[in-house]
Amino acid sequence: MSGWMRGVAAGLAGLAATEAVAAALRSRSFIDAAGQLVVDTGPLPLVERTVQVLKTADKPVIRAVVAGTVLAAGGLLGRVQRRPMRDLAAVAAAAALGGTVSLRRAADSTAGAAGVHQRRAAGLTAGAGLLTALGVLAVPSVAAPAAIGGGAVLAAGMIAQSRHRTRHDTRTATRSLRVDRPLPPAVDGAEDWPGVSPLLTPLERFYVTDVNMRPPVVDMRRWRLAVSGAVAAPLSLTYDELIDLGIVEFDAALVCIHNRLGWDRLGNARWLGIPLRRLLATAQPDPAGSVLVTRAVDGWEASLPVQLLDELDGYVILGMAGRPLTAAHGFPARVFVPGLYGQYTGAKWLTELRVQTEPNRDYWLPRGWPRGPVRVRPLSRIDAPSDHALVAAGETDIVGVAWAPPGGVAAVHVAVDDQPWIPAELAAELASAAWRRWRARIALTPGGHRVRVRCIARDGTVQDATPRPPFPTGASGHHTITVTAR
Ligand SMILES: Nc1nc2c(c(=O)[nH]1)N[C@H]1C(S)=C(S)[C@@H](COP(=O)(O)O)O[C@H]1N2
Ligand SMILES: [Mo]
Repeated sequence: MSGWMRGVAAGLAGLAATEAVAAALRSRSFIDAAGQLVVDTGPLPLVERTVQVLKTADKPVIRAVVAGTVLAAGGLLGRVQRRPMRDLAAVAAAAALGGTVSLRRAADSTAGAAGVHQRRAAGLTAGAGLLTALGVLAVPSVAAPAAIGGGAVLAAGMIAQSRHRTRHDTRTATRSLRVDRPLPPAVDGAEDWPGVSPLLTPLERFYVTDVNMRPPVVDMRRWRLAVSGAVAAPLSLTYDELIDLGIVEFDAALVCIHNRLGWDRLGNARWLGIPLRRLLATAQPDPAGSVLVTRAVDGWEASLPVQLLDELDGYVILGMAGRPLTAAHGFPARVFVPGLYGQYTGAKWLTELRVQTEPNRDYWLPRGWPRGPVRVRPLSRIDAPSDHALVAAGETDIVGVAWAPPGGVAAVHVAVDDQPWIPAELAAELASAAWRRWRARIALTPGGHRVRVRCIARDGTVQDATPRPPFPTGASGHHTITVTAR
């Protein structure tokens, strides 16, 4: 076996040993820890570009890049001649580096207070991996079996991880989420419009966006929601005590600021939550407390002006689609203020609501995003026909969704080529903060055509025609498709 192949085998075996030891110690995955470093420190233009290209496949790609880098480093190391002292020094340095990377986020998190599972022995795991790698390099005959074994261990680890996540998800319901006034079934009259998005986005299709390589696993025996800071009556509530405050059900669209024209980085859901106003009234904020910081179990923070909550309805969310939140969507609790983009709306995996008198250093602030809050721009999307579709000449139906939370959609217009806008038919409004389905019948002559859509919000705002990227205040422009009529 050539030197570089032996090096790649060593890298694979080392990586597998690291992940296996980390799993056994319930410490943090090295691949995820290194990926997290990339997510947290990546410069804004690079992060924006990555999101644009990868849409929501960013995490698996980051993992692949980390693993690929380790294998490439192994390959390079395999090519140089073995020298015991230098190799030992390399192990020590790399183990220290790996251990530091693995410990990084654990150190600045509120793990203890929130009851996040501990991330122990990071250095030990990194060291185990490197020793294995060096062993393979030093003993050429074990390279092939080590590579095969390493690959098998990594694959088994990934399968075990996905199992673990589902187990976590179903274990979550400590008690049923009783609702004061359940909503009637969601219908809007567009049930038989071919190709239109479902009125409520199925959970498995609801986008997931956050800066974590994997959702934090919260220890529910220790989890509390603290309402703290500049309040007269600080609170520390268990999950069941939160439920006892009274849960309301409402429909609303959650929109990521990264949602581009035609994308599906938004979803429409039926949420279960406790009004923030109710929680704050119980804690009695100081009149000078103008900022409400929402903090996640791992230290991620987004803040809201307290005054904004007089105008917008905000909630501590416990459930989606009639069930407790899944781990990916923020179990056990998150903050959601319909009308604000996802990264301004509040933390998933919530552990603290802190009232303060000073502006907060939110996660996005040093990364170049505006302080916010940034409100969702009224926008619309064509669901069908799809871009570049072949359609029959003559009359054709165009369908889609439009959203303008929290005030609602008053009208949707469609235009073919440079013809004037024509009004679309609107399905019934589920809730003003929810999305609204629409349909328009257009007449197409044979040949290629451009079809555009825009929405008018109930407050009169016309969807902004200026093409803008998501950074810094959300994308705008008109979703446009081309179709060929025959
Ligand atoms: N703790 C935490 N909360 C977070 C984020 C995060 O990275 N960490 N991302 C925010 C962003 S950018 C969005 S768009 C929404 C996404 O919520 P979803 O994954 O349930 O769709 O969560 C918000 N809350
Ligand atoms: Mo987002």
